[in-house]
Amino acid sequence: MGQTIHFMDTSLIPIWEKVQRGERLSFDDGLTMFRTIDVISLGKMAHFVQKARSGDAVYFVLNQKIEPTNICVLACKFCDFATKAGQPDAYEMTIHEILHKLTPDIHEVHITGGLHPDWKWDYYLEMLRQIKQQFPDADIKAFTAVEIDFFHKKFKLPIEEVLKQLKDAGMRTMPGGGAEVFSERVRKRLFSSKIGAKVWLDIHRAAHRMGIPTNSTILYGHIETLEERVDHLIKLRSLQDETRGFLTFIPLAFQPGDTGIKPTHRFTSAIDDLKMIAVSRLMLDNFPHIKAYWVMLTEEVASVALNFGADDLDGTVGGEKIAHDAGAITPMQLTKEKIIKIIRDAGKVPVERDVFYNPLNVFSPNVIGQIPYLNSVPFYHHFEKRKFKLLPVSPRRMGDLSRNNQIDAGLFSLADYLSQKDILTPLPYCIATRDQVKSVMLFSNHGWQELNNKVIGIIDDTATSVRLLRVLLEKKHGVKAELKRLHSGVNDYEGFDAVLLIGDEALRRQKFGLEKFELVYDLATEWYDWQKLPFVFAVWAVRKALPLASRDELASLIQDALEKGELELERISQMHAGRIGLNPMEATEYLQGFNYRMGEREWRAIEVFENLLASVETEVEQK
Ligand code: V47
Repeated sequence: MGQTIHFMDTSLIPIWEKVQRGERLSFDDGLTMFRTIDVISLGKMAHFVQKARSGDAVYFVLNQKIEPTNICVLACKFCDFATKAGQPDAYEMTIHEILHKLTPDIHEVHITGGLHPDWKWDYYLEMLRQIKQQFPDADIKAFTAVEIDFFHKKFKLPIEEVLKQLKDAGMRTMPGGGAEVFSERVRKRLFSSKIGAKVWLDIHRAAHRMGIPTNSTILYGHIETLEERVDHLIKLRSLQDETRGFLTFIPLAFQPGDTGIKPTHRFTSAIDDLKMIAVSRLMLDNFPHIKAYWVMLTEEVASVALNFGADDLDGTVGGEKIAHDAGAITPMQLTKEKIIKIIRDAGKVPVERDVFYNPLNVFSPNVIGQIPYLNSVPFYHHFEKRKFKLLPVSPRRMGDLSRNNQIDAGLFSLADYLSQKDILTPLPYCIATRDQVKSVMLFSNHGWQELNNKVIGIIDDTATSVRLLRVLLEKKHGVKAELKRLHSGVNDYEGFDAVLLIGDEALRRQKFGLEKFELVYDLATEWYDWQKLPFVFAVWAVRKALPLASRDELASLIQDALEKGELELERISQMHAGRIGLNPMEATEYLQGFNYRMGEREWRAIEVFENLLASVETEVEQK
């Protein structure tokens, strides 16, 4: 991961030092970056963070935009889309017309539109219900905070109730629109009757608390100042510290069209667009993804953005009107093939995703799955990739990808390795604990014995820990509980007697606690006290179909990386500690608790676990 940047603008050097140490950037750092003319160095810094976050992956989704009406009670100066009833261009879609626009291959339906003065609440709910019913593979990303606030006022329902009813009707995430710029000065001049920063942030906070992940945006390139841009980023970063509910950030380049705003230039410049992407990636250190929205950036700028910090190209985006009504010069839709080509030409791995960024299809050979948790960093930090490409993916999804022949190797969750032994060969490396793990934790309101017949929420990411929990419950403690999977993304723990968390989220909660749950159990400790053996959570394995030379090459790359990684545990820990909310010493101690090499005791532990597993139920009900 070592990288040298030859800075033309030396004021970026202290910022680069912070980035390498994993330190948070300040308001002034943000301004320095926006003001620099050394765009190449800025891009390299952002690309460094992008690679640490997303490996070689660039995501896209097969999606369709639905803008059910352009009739809107507001009249924001920057918007060329909205109109009033009776105008020649006004339109209203029926549910039948909406359904007609969708096809079964679509994985995301993005719904947002005008604030209609007359539509009934039930119309919106019915729209979602029917989409979900007829297109079960399509996840619904619907309604900006502006629309949620409008529903709240018009239908006299509390915000939480609006969100709950939409969620029950099928809404899975919320888009990031309506944020514009979190500045009262700009709001008063451009969208004075629209919600401001506080209401926008409060609505997203409420959504996150209810287990609805959301996106976020900034509308830039009009009358906002650089200070206002940085302030906007910092406000989003603070909310993300609190909730972890944002999936992505999308800079929206202003399209002037016939709007009432006349910037000095017709469109934002490519340099400004690339700076916006790069600064966002660097400032938003707690955001998983940054989106290059090609519709507003152009395909050309979006392509370059994939090496300037952006790891998401949005999607095929059929049916977009907001940007095109404002004069966007981009095509109305991109084909899947075109998107794959753009991503490949940028040297990245095209990954088709769902609305939560779970990978569905990977369009590249020699892809290695990377567990995106701190405990696996010693394997990947110094990994010299050569022909291999890295795809960060949760343990459970890695197993799914391997089952569908989408990846060639990875650090597999033990359960997936065991169920795919016919197609996978193990390498002598693993993630094994000694007597505790700290990142596979059961948060509970009851002791083990009292968990009989209780309901336990299971984080979506896990393949092995959920089985370990089942073995502990049934074989060690003789109790049976009902296990229910939580959705991907932020979680809502309402209604559970206990929850199982893994990875960095568990580590963070182990330190800070989880509201409403008083007892905390470390599953590796439970296992060790019972079996006096380590627990092997993950095993490096390679597809048997891979040529022998590639397998050997990979084994030696892993060995080299691990040797270097183990020598530098302290430095590596420091880089990642802040992101998780640990101090560097806590992170180092955590990593020191693992054993990364398979030995006799590790194989023995696997055998004991496999035998116990044979006699317990492994299916988990979907929530
Ligand atoms: O909120 C309006 C913006 C937004 C113009 O969440 C304009 O994945 C540029 O939020 N020029 C809606 N922008 C679009 C949006 C979005 C887009 C893609 C993906 C996601 C996501 C969200 O469009 C509005 C407003 O900020 N907008 N007029 C204009 N003239």
